[in-house]
Amino acid sequence: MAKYLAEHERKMQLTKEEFKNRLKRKLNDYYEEDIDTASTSELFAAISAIVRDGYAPQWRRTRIAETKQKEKQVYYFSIEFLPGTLLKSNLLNLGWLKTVREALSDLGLDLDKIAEYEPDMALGNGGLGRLAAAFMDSLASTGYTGNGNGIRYKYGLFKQKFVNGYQRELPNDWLKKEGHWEVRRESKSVLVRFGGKVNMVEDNGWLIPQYEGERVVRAVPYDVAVVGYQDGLTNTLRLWDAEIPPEEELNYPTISDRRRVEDLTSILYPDDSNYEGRLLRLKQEYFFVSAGLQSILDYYITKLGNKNFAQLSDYVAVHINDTHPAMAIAELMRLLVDEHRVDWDTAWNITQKVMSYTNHTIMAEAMEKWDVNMMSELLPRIMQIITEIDRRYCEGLKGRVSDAVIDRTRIIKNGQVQMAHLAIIGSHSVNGVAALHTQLLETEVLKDFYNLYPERFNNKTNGITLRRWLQIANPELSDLLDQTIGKEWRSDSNKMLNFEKYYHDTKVLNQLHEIKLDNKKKLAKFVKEQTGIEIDPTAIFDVQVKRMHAYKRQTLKLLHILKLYQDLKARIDHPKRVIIFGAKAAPSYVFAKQIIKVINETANMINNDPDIHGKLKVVFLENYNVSLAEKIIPAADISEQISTTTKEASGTSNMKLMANGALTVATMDGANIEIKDAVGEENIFTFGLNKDQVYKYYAEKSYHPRKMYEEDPVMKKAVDALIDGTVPNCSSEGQALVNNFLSDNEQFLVLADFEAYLKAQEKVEQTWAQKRIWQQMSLVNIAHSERFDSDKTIERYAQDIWHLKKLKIEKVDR
Ligand code: GPU
Repeated sequence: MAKYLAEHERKMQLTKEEFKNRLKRKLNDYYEEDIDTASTSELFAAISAIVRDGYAPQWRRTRIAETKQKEKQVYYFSIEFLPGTLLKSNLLNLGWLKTVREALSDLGLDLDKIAEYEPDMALGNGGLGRLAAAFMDSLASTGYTGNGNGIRYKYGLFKQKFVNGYQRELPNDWLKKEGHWEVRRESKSVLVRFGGKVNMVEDNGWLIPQYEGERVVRAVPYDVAVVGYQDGLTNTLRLWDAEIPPEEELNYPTISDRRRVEDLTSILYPDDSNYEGRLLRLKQEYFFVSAGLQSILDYYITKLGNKNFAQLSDYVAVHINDTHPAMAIAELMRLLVDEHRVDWDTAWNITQKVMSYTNHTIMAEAMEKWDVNMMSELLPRIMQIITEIDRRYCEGLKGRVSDAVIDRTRIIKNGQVQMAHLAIIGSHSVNGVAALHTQLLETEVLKDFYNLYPERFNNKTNGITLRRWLQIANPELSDLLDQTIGKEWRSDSNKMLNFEKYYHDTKVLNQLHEIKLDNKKKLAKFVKEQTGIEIDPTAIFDVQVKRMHAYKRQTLKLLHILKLYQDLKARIDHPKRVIIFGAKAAPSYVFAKQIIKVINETANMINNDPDIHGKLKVVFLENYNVSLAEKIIPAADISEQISTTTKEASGTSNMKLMANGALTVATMDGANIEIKDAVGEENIFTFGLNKDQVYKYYAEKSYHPRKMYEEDPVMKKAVDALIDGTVPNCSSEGQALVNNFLSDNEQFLVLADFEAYLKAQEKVEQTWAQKRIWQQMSLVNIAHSERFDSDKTIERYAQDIWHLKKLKIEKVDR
């Protein structure tokens, strides 16, 4: 161990010269190239190999410490992980970023250019997947051993292209490129079974299942290192791939047989909140849940040397990230009862103590339900176990609560398995992702469960990786923080509050302005290259980046754009503004795709109208992903967070944008409320219906948008632009939007918030004219973003839900 530690220390202390030598060696060994002849892909592969060598010793050391100290570990089960690119964040977390950047620069090379080669690891759709990645980073960075458990999709989230303003989806073949971070761990493979028949037979007084005609798939893990921020700790994100078991080759004779197995892990479902009940999805869910739990129990038995499962929850916490992994509850029961012969009651007790669940939405269509017949066919034993859990649940409550409550909360209803109910009944903790969201779970969506098990419910407001969104995405702002408040904020985000002391410091306020302008110039250059559109860096950069969804109301922004356009045409002046969108629509989500088409046509019309004199520009950037976010967010002046109140569980782009000094225009939804609490009412632009007003519309069915439209000429004119020929080339899509706006059944109440939204935007314009006040507001937002550091969120999960202790790793001196 001593020799190994010495080696570790040596590797950690990287000087520029040492890095240059290693780079030369790698290029020579791998490609027989010199630094000046190597291609970008070769440079990337060589540098990433140096980085892998850099964290390898601490990865190993973490594993050794884990098995030695036997501290409890959490396994974060998530069907999505969205880390983005890893080169710069691994460099940052190793403490090497500056050295490597400078060494490359000495050699006439640009780290940022080389880093661009790396494809995004886009194994997620949006907020939910990004949160899972943030939590991985934060667990490692706060000193906990935590593991991710997910799927190694061959194709990540689709690549978005616009053709004639329409979204087109292309496959995202991210594994094709060089310089992978993953390590295949074939020796850790496990088998997962699907289909067939199950008969229960007696064996020594124990009923055990005998399977007949089932299909066996081999789950092979690929491990990705999760490097902690300069703390010597490296955790593991384990992603499972499906293969044919070598001993089963004969059962898969044809190419199409083989393909069926490969297909299991080939695509990420590109829907972020509205899933069709598809068989493949159910297979994916069971596949990674079963594989993950089997490897946890293997570790428990072999590495920890424990066969007493009653203590499992002292060593293992399994977190269910939304309901997609909720089958973990039934699968752990199956493994304990069938494979390890633990009696049902003990197994159930263990399972509840091990499992915890996060809910990420109150939208009914995102609440997963599986057809009982489908589940019985694909997973006969799991269906039996869920049936038994349900039976015991109902029996246990009979006579204690009304039949109506039992009926509403049971797992199996109307031939469907309610996954959220399974998740709640089988866990000790249920949390929402922002204060309002948790409150709505308790009082509306899950109120029966809250009445039954109030102690299980708790809130954990989401967070973001400030390291990525400040230190990596915005180095200039990070330097300003260093110069003013000192460098400690980089490892202790509480220190960011000290930035408020510069509220009256003209020099710092001017520097903030310069940094923003610089970031806007960089984005303007990128926009020009990508789209050919010229944008003026001195204009207001007004940003809405998130999935395209009716409830997020990109349509409200669209109506605002049309109103500004009509004003400018009528010579009513406004400050110069550039509206920037980034958003993917689920391929099957027709309405979201119609919105994209209409925004693109509107952009085209406005950007090419000479009457506007460039006072208004609309830019819809293709293929929004983590890498693109890193370019857009540092350049934003305005952050659009305008979902219908009650619908956005939390939101996280709101946090990233505030950290970069954008001012938020917000409904009082999700975490926007907590942002307002943090910065104060005077440092945010709030507007719109509150939750009671929204629920009143629903309860009384009193929403009549056509009346609003008829009575408000400004609204009417903006809406009509979509159908009166003003916006060209999208008459059917424009009509679809208008039909939606004017329907009494329009759940997202777009027109109800229109007037208030315009008022908020007028206030934005007035504030923009007062440059000093704007910079002061921006400064307050940056300072208070510390509240949304995911390191803090993870500390709360670790303490309140998972009950983890920190691993002791000697701090590495750099
Ligand atoms: N969210 Br459910 C997703 O991104 N995908 C989903 O399938 C579901 C929720 C989002 C919420 O919409 C967003 O408000 C939240 O900030 C995020 O999860 C992380 O909790």
